Amino acid sequence: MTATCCSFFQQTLPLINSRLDALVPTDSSHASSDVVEAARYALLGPGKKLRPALAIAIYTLYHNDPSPILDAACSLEMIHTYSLIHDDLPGLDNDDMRRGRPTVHKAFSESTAILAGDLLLTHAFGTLADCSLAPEVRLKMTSEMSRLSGGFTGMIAGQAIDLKSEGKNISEKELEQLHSLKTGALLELSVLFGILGANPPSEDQHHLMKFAKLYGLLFQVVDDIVDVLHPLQKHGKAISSDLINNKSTYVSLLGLEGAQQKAASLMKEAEDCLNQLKVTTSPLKEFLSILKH
Ligand code: GRG
Repeated sequence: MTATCCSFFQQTLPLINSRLDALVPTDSSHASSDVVEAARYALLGPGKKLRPALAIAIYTLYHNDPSPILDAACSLEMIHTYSLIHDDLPGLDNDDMRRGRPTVHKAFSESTAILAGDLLLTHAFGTLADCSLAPEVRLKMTSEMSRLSGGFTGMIAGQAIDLKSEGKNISEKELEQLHSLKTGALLELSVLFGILGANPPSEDQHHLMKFAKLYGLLFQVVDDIVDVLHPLQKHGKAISSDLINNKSTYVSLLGLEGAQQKAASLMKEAEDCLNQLKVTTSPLKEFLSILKH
């Protein structure tokens, strides 16, 4: 998956990257400077920045200037990056490479990687609390961030189910529940941030939330397909990491062709959903283009 093809991304990525750089500045005078460097290594690395871009894309369907939503959008990337740093650790997936570079615990140390993840997680909430949106909007976003990235009904709950499911045969319904939490919840949160910031008409809110759910699922189905078809591009390894880790995936459950058919049908549903919005949807269509592998 690459996000450099499209005009919305071309315009928005520099904005996100420069704000992230400012929000997590290098400061060699702090005792924690190595942890800050490790956090910056992960945060400013070559990730697609899909989640902040999604929040900004939705906000700018209804408002011209993205600045009011920018810090809240960046807080989403902090949560996402923390989850990747921790997920790569020896106690979880034990991955050596991410985004074509050594993972944070390989480039620094395991203890530094744990703290860099912790730094980004806590700083995400601080960044959100300090942003310039109206207090009631920030409060609602904070509550939703805790809910959808957390361990009861969010990303961590999805990760916990994933760990329990390793080596087991699970049904398609169970796989969908796992991914709707592990991967989908943060994408849903990103759409929700755009909605909470922009306050679109309620009919549009309904279509956008439906789009969020479809997009989260489609993202995972495509990720499973890419894991099999292009493992080298994804992990820097010539073999599927899901296969190595004995994980149930859409490809293992439905076969490659079945997974590709599911991706095509989710893509169609997501496009139909966007076509019902009252505003131009070209930025959001770029998010779908990224998933056309
Ligand atoms: C809190 C330890 C912990 C884990 C939470 C989200 C998660 C669970 C772990 C992250 C690892 C993982 C394989 C998540 C599945 C979703 C996924 C494919 C994430 C990668 O997202 P991209 O493609 O990444 O947006 P980039 O590199 O572009 O930022």
